[in-house]
Amino acid sequence: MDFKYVQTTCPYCGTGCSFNLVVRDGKVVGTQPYDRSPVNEGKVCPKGTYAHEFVNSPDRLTKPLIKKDGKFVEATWDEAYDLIAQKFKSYKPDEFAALASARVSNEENYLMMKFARGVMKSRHIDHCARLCHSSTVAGLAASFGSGAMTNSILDIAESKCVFVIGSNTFEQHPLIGRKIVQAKKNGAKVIYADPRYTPTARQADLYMPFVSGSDVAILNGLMQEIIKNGWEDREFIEKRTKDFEKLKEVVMKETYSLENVSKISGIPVESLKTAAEWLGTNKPGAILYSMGITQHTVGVDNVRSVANIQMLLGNLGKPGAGVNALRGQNNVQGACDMGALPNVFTGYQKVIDEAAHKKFADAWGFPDGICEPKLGYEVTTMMNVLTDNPGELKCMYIMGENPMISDPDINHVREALESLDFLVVQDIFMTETGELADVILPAACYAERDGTQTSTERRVQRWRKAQNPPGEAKQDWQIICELAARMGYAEQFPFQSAEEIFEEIRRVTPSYAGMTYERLDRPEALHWPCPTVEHPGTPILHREKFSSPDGLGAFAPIEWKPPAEVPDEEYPFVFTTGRILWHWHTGTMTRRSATLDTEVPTGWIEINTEDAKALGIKNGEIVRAVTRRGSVEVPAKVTDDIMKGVMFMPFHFHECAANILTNNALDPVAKIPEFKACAVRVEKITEA
Ligand SMILES: Nc1nc2c(c(=O)[nH]1)N[C@H]1C(S)=C(S)[C@@H](COP(=O)(O)OP(=O)(O)OC[C@H]3O[C@@H](n4cnc5c(=O)[nH]c(N)nc54)[C@H](O)[C@@H]3O)O[C@H]1N2
Ligand SMILES: Nc1nc2c(c(=O)[nH]1)N[C@H]1C(S)=C(S)[C@@H](COP(=O)(O)OP(=O)(O)OC[C@H]3O[C@@H](n4cnc5c(=O)[nH]c(N)nc54)[C@H](O)[C@@H]3O)O[C@H]1N2
Ligand code: SF4
Ligand SMILES: [Mo]
Repeated sequence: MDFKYVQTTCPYCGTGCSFNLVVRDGKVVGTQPYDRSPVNEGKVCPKGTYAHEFVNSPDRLTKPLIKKDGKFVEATWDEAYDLIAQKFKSYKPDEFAALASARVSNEENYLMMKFARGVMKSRHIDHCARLCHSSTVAGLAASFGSGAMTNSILDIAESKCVFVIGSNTFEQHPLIGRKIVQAKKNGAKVIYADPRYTPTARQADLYMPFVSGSDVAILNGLMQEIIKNGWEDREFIEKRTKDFEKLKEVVMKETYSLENVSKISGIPVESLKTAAEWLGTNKPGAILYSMGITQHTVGVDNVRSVANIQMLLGNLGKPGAGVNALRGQNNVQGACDMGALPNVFTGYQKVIDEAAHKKFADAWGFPDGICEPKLGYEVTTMMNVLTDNPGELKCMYIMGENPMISDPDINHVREALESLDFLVVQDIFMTETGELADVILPAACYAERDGTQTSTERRVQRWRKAQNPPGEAKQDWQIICELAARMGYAEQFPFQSAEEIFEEIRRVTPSYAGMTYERLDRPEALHWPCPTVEHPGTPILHREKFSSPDGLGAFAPIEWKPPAEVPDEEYPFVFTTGRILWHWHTGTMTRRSATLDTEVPTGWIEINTEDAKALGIKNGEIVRAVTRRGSVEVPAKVTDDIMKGVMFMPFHFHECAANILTNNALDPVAKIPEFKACAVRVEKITEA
């Protein structure tokens, strides 16, 4: 019997834990702790523990599939490539759009970006970061000059006050949750604001439930109270920031008195007072946030408000402080770093910047040039263009995304994708999106590849191949290279290994330039920016100055605005959505993991006990949830753990898909949809 351990990085969340895959006779059969990673020190959450279970699922895609007369038939790679190449060549550049993937490696995202812009010469490439932290990328870039998490996971333990708002850290980033516990043991105060009493709330010293969509009002109110008590950091404000007076003008308004904020948010005045005092008098303090802040039509405003309060308190550029935007998917940070976005090349070099455009055109050497130096469409815009402007986009190549469950307003997404002339989906499983494709390409999963991924704290870590892919499945980078060669661009895609691709990435990306596979092999790996091979990497950003051109942090005066859709007589409740510990997004992997799926086999809608009583709804009863977009039948979970007037659904379950209900209203800057607040009604289902 052949037996080995292969150290790798978790394929689920952006925390970036390491573990060993246990390989017996060439097959992955289990996971075991890898103690040397400083991130998780050998601990993992349930998803990490069972991350081997889906790998050899009998449902894995093993052969290319081509749709003929409405049915998928198995094909050879040659047949699939020939068909795709012939079709792809028939479209004009901007009739093509690509979705890259936060699930795959940096190398693979880089190649997808190069394929879209270089082979297809299209401006349109994006990925699920749009649905996730696009408001962070835009908001923090405007405040600090860089859109990434400012501090490291480890230094959260050094914080004296941890303020968690819009992040259910203990379910969604459990091993970051562990750092909050360590901070608490060191004497830190923990404040938690969330419409639901989640497992994260159980760890808090102060819990503030509130109505979804009131974040700016809450943060402005806290800032007013901090300023009134003189708890702001005057030296930091003076030396490191600008526009403080503009901020003050807004937050000192009567609208943001604690009494008013209490009316808007539902948080008692006393709680707000305590929160302001703890924030003002326990330093350094760290803010942790995630989707509760970003997924709003005011997502960028929310993010800038978080940046405002941390600059006000002087909580930046030092250990135990920071604006810690917890990135979600294992490699969403990396997919953004690699330029799988419609406005930037790698390392956030702008496509509309002539020098950057020329740099990439020259480095890649496509004899017939690359895409125009113009902004492309975001995922959410692509879907709107498909339905509203038929014929403008004709063809899509989707790698490792499942918008038919994860995008807002699924009925709209279906109409959009069905209107395509040609759709290629590259995945490890058949998905709801794959069902609509013309060609399916079977990909290798994380356990079957080498490559790098970048976690939320900008730590670039290795994946290591533990087994061969099933059947004829191939690594995503190989598929892209072979397809590019079939289209006449073998010379631009000569890569024989992930490391060769990484070497090209280093050459064109200053923040990754000092990283090599050898350097990344150390358990602690490296944080970007890492400009030279001597550079130790950068766990904490903005130490001496901000990354903005003038080096200053910019305060932004932000007024509170309600969500795009608010409750009325017909739809009287606020509807919000999110995740649970045991499942991952569209469920393709966790629902094929026996242990996780047994733990939580289907979805539900959370309804406050008093609301349920008024509606005559019992716990466990199947109800119909209805919004202006559609309706789903779903079991009711009657609970005191959710704010009265608010209802919550996890979005993992295709049989009761929350995104049939959600609103496709977008933040005007980030184009992120308002997953966290719309209006809903719930009906009893009467027997026919
Ligand atoms: N188990 C598991 N872990 C995951 C994922 C997963 O699918 N499963 N996905 C990963 C990904 S990609 C991401 S982006 C992260 C997301 O991580 P989180 O953002 O922590 O997860 P969510 O459940 O989307 O939302 C967080 C909280 O926002 C609250 N909320 C709702 N409305 C509002 C509001 O208006 N304001 C505020 N402040 N809060 C509100 C919800 O009640 C919820 O508890 O998780 C990552 N980790
Ligand atoms: N209502 C609501 N909707 C939301 C959210 C919310 O909070 N509420 N959150 C949004 C957020 S933050 C996110 S990040 C998105 C996530 O949305 P998606 O990215 O669409 O969700 P995933 O299920 O992670 O889909 C990834 C796909 O990649 C495939 N895959 C996994 N590994 C590989 C691989 O190695 N190669 C290839 N080719 N494919 C692979 C999986 O099988 C799966 O089909 O959902 C968004 N949707
Ligand atoms: S916390 Fe995230 S990275 Fe760590 S084991 Fe759990 S899912 Fe994986
Ligand atoms: Mo996400």
